[in-house]
Amino acid sequence: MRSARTISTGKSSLVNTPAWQQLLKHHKDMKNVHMMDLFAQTPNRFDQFTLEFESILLDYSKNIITKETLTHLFSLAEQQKVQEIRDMMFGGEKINTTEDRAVLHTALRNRSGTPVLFEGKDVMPDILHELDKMRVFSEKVRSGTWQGFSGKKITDIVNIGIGGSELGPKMVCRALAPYADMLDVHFISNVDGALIENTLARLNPETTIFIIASKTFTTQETITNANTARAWFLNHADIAEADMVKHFVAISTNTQAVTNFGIDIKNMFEFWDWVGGRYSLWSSIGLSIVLYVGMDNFIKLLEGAEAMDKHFQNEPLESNIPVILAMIGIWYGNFFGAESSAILPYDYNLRLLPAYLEQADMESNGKSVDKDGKQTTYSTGKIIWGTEGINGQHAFYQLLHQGTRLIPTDFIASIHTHSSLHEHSNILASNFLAQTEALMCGRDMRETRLQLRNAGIALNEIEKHLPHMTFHGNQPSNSIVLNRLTPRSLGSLLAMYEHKIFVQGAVWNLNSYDQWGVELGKKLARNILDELDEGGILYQHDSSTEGLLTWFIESQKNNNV
Ligand code: G6Q
Repeated sequence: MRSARTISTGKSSLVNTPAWQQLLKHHKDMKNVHMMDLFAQTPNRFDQFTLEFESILLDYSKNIITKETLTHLFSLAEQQKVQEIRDMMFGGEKINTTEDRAVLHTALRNRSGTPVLFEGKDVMPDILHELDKMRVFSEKVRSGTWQGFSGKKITDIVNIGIGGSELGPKMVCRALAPYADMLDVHFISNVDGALIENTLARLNPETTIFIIASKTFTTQETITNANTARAWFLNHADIAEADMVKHFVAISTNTQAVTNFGIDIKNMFEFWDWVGGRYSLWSSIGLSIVLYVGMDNFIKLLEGAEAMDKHFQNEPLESNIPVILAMIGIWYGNFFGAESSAILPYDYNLRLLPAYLEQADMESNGKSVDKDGKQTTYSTGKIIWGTEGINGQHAFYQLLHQGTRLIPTDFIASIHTHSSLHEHSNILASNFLAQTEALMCGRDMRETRLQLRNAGIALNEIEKHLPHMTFHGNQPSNSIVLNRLTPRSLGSLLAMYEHKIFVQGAVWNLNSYDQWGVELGKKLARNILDELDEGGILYQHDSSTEGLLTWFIESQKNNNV
């Protein structure tokens, strides 16, 4: 925990509460327990610690937990009023207190026909109206009724947006690639000109639509890229400003800024300030998904998420998947001192899920001041990282198997992949299963010695190699098995993680829905941009930053290559 600078007026008392203290006590009994012993004691442990949700199976038996552990963890959740806060969120209350906003992304996937009230007004008619607008537009583009300025059918969609206005749609488009049929979709987020230059070089302005996706429509990276895209478009021969109407659409909450940019309001898709950026893929921010895989598949995605919402709202804590995942995460983070958690999807199409969850989780719960403005005296959001299996096995799994840190993992796999190559699918599945087994069981000295002996290794060589070839095991993992990655199962999976994040934030008494932490760097960058543009130091900096800035400026002046 950082301590050198005071950042709040008091300290949170969570660690002194009865449920926390009970867990601390229980941890003393559990900290040296090996999961292999837990399995030996309870042969039906798999049945005890698995849950099914539609076509998704969650196996959480490979965790350092007993029934008693879960009882204590659920007491903590109850003590922290997780269910009450959950109902406040679904009920449209302004639980994002620092921004005075409701958190209603769940309304975006409410397909039940029931109203969702925010400040006494039903938000559903507006949501359904936008969905309808997305359907009409996407069907025109996909059918070829909507044509570019020269009468050609649209072939490429470019989503220009960053953070929450990119990571979700991009991850979903890659995940649902097998459902894409007619259009190519590209994503431009980084302000590094290399990205937009490379992308535009492959595109034809006659057949490209740009979606400028920005909740605020003031984000520097997005507006810079949007201006570059507009200039590129208008630079082509025979194109007039009026032709933009066929090629530029906006998704935003800021009508004025969209108009100022030169996008026709007819081409603007709305959403609302009660949709947080990183929770916005379910809104019109999902337009690129709709164009890519069609509206019917987008609706299935929403329905999958809605099904998980209902599960989260209605299941008791003991069988509530997001709650269980969240509380097990807290068990490791706060009691075992785990610093990070890895997301390891054994489905190529889910390869962007770790990057998406990095934002969803770390921007939501990477906070050290609680809702009451008090300094937390406990760890909060874990470092989320990962990559697709099998690739990670050939890269960083060494540290998982034999490193010094406890790193809880989520292994995610699909039984039926979208590949027709059965041999590949089985190799993938076998590695998925073997890794969680190896992480938990490890291999003790006795077994390692036996194996080396059977391999004909000389005795003195065996003893030398032994410590290096022994695995302690006891690395926890959750296995999340989808029958198949479909729009519906993906929707459920993503909503599951959203609610897991919610539960952890509620237990830690955080506001998971603001992100003040990203502001300071942005502000300083604006000043430094002035200095780079002016070619001189204008503001006060520490000596390192000033030295670096001067180095940049001088090197630019000297045109050093
Ligand atoms: C997400 C964050 C952040 C945001 C981007 C883009 O929760 O708020 O990632 O989505 O900064 O913001 P705009 O959509 O306003 O351009």
